[in-house]
Amino acid sequence: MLDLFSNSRPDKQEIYPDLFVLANFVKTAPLLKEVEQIIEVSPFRKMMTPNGHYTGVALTNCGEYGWTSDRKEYRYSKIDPLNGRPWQSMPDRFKALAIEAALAAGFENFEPDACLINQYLIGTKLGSHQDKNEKDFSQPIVSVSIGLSAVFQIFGNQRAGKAVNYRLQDGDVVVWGKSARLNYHGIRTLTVDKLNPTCQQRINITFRKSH
Ligand code: MD3
Ligand code: FE
Repeated sequence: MLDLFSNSRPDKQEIYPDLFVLANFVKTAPLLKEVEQIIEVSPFRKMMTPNGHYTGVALTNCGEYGWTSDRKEYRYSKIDPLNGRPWQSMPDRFKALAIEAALAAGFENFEPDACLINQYLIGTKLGSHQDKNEKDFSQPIVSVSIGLSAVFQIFGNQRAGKAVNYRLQDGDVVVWGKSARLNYHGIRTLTVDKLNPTCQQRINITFRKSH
């Protein structure tokens, strides 16, 4: 359990009300190994969305429920629409990490039942949106960044306008809830890291309680 954490006392920053960054909170190599197992069964794929376009980011899931979309709607599903099978179960170290991070940010009793895994390649971005397909907004969302860094943007309760920008690095964990839970947010277009040009992708894992 302890080997999961890269810092004995990670620094916690509240970069926006009720939105906490735990910088360099976790060692990501073991997490990446788990992701590699998951994508053998449920590979990364872009999904059609109700606006008629595919997601720019490729995604998969693990856990009881997975976030999916099609031409009709966004929803959580127990079945991977690509292979017709249940999602891979959430690895124990994923669940432990999510609960530990939520606690570190002051959220008790987090019970994630869904784990969305996003893959960003250079040139992709995630437009401003709210996460509102979950049934219970009293629970936080926990996100873990792996690989290439990216700038995330928080707009508050409007889709656009003035944003707080923050560069998320490998091993950073973000926890948000309460007043920040429905804030608009996005990820700016990923670019090559000139100091680490062989790093070509960012993976982001988000833990939610969907039901
Ligand atoms: C909450 N993912 O999958 S997570 C998503 O890095 C998603 O892949 C992003 O948004 C990713 O739905 C961001 C971290 C994050 C960033 C900004 C936020 C969570 C936020 C701003 C407000 C509330
Ligand atoms: Fe989101």
